[in-house]
Amino acid sequence: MSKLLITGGAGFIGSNFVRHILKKYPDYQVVVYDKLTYAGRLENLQDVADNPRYTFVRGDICDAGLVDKVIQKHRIEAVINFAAETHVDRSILNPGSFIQTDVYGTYVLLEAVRKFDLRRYVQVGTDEVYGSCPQGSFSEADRLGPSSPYSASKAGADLLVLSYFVTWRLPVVVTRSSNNFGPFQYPEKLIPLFITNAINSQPLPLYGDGLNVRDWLYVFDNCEAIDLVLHQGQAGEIYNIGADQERTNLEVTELILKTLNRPRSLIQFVKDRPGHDRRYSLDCFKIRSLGWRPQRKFETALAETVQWYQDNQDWWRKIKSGEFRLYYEKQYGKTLTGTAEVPGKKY
Ligand code: NAD
Ligand code: TDX
Repeated sequence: MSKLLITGGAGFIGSNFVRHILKKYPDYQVVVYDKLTYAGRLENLQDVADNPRYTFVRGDICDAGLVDKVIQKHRIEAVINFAAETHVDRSILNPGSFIQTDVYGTYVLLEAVRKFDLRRYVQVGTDEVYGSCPQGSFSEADRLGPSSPYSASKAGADLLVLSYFVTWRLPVVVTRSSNNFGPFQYPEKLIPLFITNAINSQPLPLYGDGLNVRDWLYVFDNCEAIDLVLHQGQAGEIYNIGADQERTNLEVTELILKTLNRPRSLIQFVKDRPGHDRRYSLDCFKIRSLGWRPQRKFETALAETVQWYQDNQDWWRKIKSGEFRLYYEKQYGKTLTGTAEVPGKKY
């Protein structure tokens, strides 16, 4: 199994996974298939662009004809699906593309895996499908209770994937990871948004009381877990991937400010996200039984991540300058129309 199709490989986790695979397996060929939405960027893969074992194809996972062609042309043996619309706030503003890509796109890939009798399909999923966890931790057997159009579409995709195992014994596995952070994460998600705003001395918009809890997983640890599941996961199984590093958003925010030596007065409590899950928590016994452990401590990994955003300002400044619309909607709760710029804001 040395020819991999990595869908969504130009995004945050996917691009880190591509680097991980090319480095760890010197005989593997990687084809990245990505639509290059606002979140997918070729710059994320610039350092591997000249690697003869890497090919990039621009395409939509909903385009069955192109998916089939690429699988045949490159003699693909396994698919790892990272492609998705991923930002909860965007799913609240505009759910349609989430249902299209996250559910229908997954169906298209599954049909291709079935048609060409591929050896493995990995669905990269999320802890958000379980919904909020008031106490204890969710195991893979717990019922799903998604709260947002994003998590509902991811839950739908997971169920579809598992149904292909039950019906056709397709060699599928599903991972469900907690919140990732690290290099190349688009600066709309909490950690990169707050690091880049803090570097710019701009306000950090904390939703509600700031006491929602997430379990933070360094992206490199997730890449190792996905690699393990790709090679050793059991078909038809789900694997939770968490780091056991639960922090409130306020704790994360304070640590970012402290690391960057910025004042606490930059914190701005804003209107809560509708349907905002209070806490996520995963029981990771299964993936740990395969021998995986997260290797990086949150505080050290966050410091490394802050350093990465300080060292790679060209990467995110370009993105942020085109993102003032979403910023405006977030800050002012209304849609920006026409070509007006946000007065007095350099974003
Ligand atoms: P991302 O938004 O950074 O990247 C998504 C990638 O998918 C982009 O490159 C985008 O261009 C591509 N894409 C979107 N629609 C596509 C389509 N129709 N066809 C082809 N490509 C398309 O996302 P990420 O944070 O790297 O997340 C990757 C996967 O991991 C997603 O499936 C997400 O649900 C899951 N996940 C993410 C996290 C997290 O904390 N970031 C946690 C758990 C699970
Ligand atoms: O501006 C913000 N202010 C704020 O308080 C943003 C962007 C977020 N938050 C809060 C909301 C959440 O409690 O921070 C927490 C994390 O928010 P996000 O970074 O948007 O992540 P989350 O909603 O938890 O979802 C993420 O983790 C699971 C990813 O976006 C998903 O793709 C993944 O599946």
